[in-house]
Amino acid sequence: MLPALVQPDFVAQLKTGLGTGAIGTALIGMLGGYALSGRGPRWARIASRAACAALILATIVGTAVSTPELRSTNAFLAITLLALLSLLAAACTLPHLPIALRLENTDTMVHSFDIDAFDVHVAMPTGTAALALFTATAPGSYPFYCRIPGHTEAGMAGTLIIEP
Ligand SMILES: [Cu+2]
Repeated sequence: MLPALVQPDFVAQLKTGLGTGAIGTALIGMLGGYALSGRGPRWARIASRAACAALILATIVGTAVSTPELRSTNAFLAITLLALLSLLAAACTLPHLPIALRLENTDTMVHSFDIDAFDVHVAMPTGTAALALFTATAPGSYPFYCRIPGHTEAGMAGTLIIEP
C-alpha cells in the first residue's frame, strides 16, 4: 500500500482518477478488515468504519449523480464493486483474528503444547482434547514444544510458521 502512495505521479492519479480505484480498493480492504476484526483500540475501529462508510457512500453518490444513460450500468458496477469490497474486507479480518488449535491427546501419557512467544501453555491430559487460543501478532517462525520433562528432547517440538 505504501509504495502506491509514495509514487511520484500519485497527485496526477488523484486528479485524473486513474489508479485511485486500486488504491481505494486496498484502503477499503485494510480499513474494513481492521474495523470488522473487533480488535485494537475502539477509536481506531470507529475511525476505520467511518472511512469505509465514506468511501462506500462516495461510490453510491457517484453512481446516483451520473448521467441517466450511464446510471443503470454504473449501478450494476457499484453493486458488483461493493460486493467485492465486502468480501475483501471480510477476508482482511483473518490476520486480526485469534487462532484456535484443537489438541487431541490419544496417547497414554500427559503432554503439553507450549509457544513461549504467544504465552501459550496448554496442558494436554490423556484421552481428551484441549484448546489453544492465541493471536499471531506478527509473521515469523515460532518454536513450539512439549514442556513435560524429557519430551522436547524426545522430539516433541517444532516450528509454527506465520506467513504475512
Ligand atoms: Cu509430550
